[in-house]
Amino acid sequence: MSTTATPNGFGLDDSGRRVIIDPVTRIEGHLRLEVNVDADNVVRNAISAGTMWRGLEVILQGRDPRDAWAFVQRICGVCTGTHALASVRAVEDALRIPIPQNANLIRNIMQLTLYVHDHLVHFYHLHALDWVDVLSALKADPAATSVLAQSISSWPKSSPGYFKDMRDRLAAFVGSGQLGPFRNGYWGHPAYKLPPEANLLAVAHYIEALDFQREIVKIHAILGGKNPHPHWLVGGVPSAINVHNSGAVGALNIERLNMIAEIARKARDFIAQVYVPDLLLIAAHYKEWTQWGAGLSPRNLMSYGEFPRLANDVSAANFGLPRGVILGGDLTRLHEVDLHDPSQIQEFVTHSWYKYPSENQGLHPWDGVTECDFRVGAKGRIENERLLRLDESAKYSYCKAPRYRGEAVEVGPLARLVIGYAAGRTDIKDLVDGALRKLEIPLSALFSTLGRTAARGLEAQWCADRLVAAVEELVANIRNGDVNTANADKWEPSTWPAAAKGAGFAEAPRGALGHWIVIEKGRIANYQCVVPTTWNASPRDPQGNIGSMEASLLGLPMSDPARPLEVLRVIHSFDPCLACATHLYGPDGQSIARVEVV
Ligand code: NFE
Ligand code: MG
Repeated sequence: MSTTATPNGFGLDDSGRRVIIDPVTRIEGHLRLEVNVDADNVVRNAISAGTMWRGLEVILQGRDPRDAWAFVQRICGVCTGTHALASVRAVEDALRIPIPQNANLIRNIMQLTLYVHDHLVHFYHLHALDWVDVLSALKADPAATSVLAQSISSWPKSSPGYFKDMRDRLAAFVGSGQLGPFRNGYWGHPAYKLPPEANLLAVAHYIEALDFQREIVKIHAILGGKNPHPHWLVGGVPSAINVHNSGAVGALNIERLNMIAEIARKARDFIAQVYVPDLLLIAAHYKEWTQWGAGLSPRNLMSYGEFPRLANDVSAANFGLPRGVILGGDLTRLHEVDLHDPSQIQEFVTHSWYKYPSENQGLHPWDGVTECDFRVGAKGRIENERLLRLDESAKYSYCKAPRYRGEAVEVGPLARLVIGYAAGRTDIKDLVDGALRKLEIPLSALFSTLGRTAARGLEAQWCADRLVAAVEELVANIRNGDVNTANADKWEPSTWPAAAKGAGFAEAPRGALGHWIVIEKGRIANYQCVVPTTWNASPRDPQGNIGSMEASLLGLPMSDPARPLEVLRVIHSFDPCLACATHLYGPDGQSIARVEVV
């Protein structure tokens, strides 16, 4: 085989068989993967393509900046609220609007709740079935499952009777021929390694987690009115506090605060006693997965930082999860990241279905353009509006290619924990080192499919602990007499400058999220979102450098390319969300642009 080397050092070979997976399921949004496999079924070329157009940036033009959050959070219902957070921060940055400390605490509680919910749903409902063979669970011995469960956790639902009921329910489900959520799995695939009892335990917790995820989002409903898509506010949060009148409609009172505290404690217990023990149990059976899915090499990782302790302070020390960039795997040096610096973050569209004024020149998001340009290259094929093959030498994705100082970077829980580790945060170091010790794997093994999945679970634990603490802090602040939740000083557009620019950062569950806004005469003149999955699912840039999801697939051995379970494991470990990364189909899924093959 003839291999071409990319500038970032990956050998790509486009001969061999082309395997196409479209759509990838158990993700949010629409992702297409094309990989070439050699005669030994090892992946030698990888293409990740966002196949939707969103265009919310276009819808926002000319609107009131104070309304932007309500539009942009509709980008996605999974990382719900996080786009709204980035949006209100962008407007506050542009107009120099400080927020009260209660608003900072409530925003942190909203975001911590989101992380716990989102990571939990990802592990059990989007990723677990890549590792757990549901049909094998039918062969489990309930008594042995009970012994296994009690050996790893003190979670009370662990009796032989409980697991027998669970197995019987599953058997009835399977016997009915309607597998429901378990349909179309690759059951019996040789890559499944768990004993039947571990499979039954995981299936039981899949069901329990479905119930629990409904519980935790009540925090969003109390503080933000509903979930998904809770309410936000430029200048603070829309949650009025009234501890003296428990009958005040909609106000945050002692009873509501107690309820939030109670749910937070339950979340901490569920993560500590169910999610993390299950994660470690499953990981121990799949340690060979520390060899695959490493992603970018050398490692480039980025985090914008999240969970500011004090309001209106973006200094490194103020973030619970620190801000920074690691380049070339050098953990001894954290580079700064500044969303205002036009030379740091740019997006490229050479291989994306967008048109820029100059095809190979990157644009900082303040100057970003969202103009559709759908066409496939000479090797691409479309028949009857069905995309049969992409041409990666041409345009091939609705994801743009974002770069930090020209480099592709990985974002997400793995990046955040490694950056926290490199920054010397002892809470993060203890958490990571403890898990590495239990799994008997080195720090370097984190750069893998298994490491990425483990990092998400550990981060969920960190967040659940912080959630309990953040609620206590809020109660203490209120007890001290501070009931302010919003700053209305600059509410009137007449108080704004004629022109202003801002950048709003957030760490979304899947990684670094930035919103850039340009305000002119009180209206939005330009708005751009660069989201976590755009970083991870990035297509090639003008130099031919590939992104982290594409890189993570190279060298991956598959046992049966027609049942690409291994590819799903690698890709699901990023928890991709193409809805965030890109855009929307027309109502019937028809293509919205006229397609010509050139
Ligand atoms: Ni739709 Fe999102 C997150 C954002 S994208 S899920 O987390 O922002 O990758
Ligand atoms: Mg964008």
